[in-house]
Amino acid sequence: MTGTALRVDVVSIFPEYFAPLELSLIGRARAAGVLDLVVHDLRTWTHDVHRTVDDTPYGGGPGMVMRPEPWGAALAALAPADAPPPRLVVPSPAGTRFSQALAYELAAEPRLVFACGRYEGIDERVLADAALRMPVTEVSLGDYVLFGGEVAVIVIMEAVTRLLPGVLGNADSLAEESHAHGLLEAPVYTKPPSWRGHDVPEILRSGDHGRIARWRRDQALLRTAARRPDLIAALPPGALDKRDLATLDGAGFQVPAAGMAK
Ligand code: JQB
Repeated sequence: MTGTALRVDVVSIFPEYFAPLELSLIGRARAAGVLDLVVHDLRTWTHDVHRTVDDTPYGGGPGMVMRPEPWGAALAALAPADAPPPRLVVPSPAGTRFSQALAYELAAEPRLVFACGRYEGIDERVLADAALRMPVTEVSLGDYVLFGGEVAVIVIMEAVTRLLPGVLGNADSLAEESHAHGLLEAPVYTKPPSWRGHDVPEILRSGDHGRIARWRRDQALLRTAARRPDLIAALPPGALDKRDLATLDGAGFQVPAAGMAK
């Protein structure tokens, strides 16, 4: 493994959940030495005969809570005090929303530790104590409830891995993709030129790269305005030029002042 590889440790009571990370691009990144990923069983850090990781919640209520002691021992092992601390990422329905911007941040770190909770979550003191020694980021995939953090870690690692240098093999595909420029992408087509009576837009077959680029920009703007008006509203000042505004205005979309060029 090279010195530039992103080192990732994942702690879970279901380490077998992470078998998919051997496949496809993530597997390739690992084989290429840009990603060094190790999955750990939280029960490694239990000491009782039943390898207990949960207990009843203080204050009552349904379900169980993950005990702090195994997590404390796991983080002591994976973030020793004599080494630069990793960034601890904890999936939680109470976290801030995962985004492409956070994926870029995580891809730029040297070391990540993911803590996968189950049941009703991890005793809050684990996060409070970890935060004394390392940056802690609680992250949510979205406003729906999962059984635990494992699937979230797979999603996050897929988003992060494709940003690692050398994984995609084409810097352009990163720069042009959805969310990189704050807009959805234009529709894409391949052969054949006509299929079941649906034709590929003539302009894409014209060879006029200037008009194609403009058409794709217009399609991106119109799709985003129709499907994700929140993304249009969140564009940084100056993201839309006069031509963009004319495209949106021509289709009847109101543009908030934020995205407008001066
Ligand atoms: C336990 C999780 C998610 C981690 C993300 C997302 O914590 C809970 N609280 C209430 C009900 C159920 C749970 C279950 N649970 C650990 C854990 C859920 C993550 C999670 C998540 N990331 N939804 N749910 N977007």
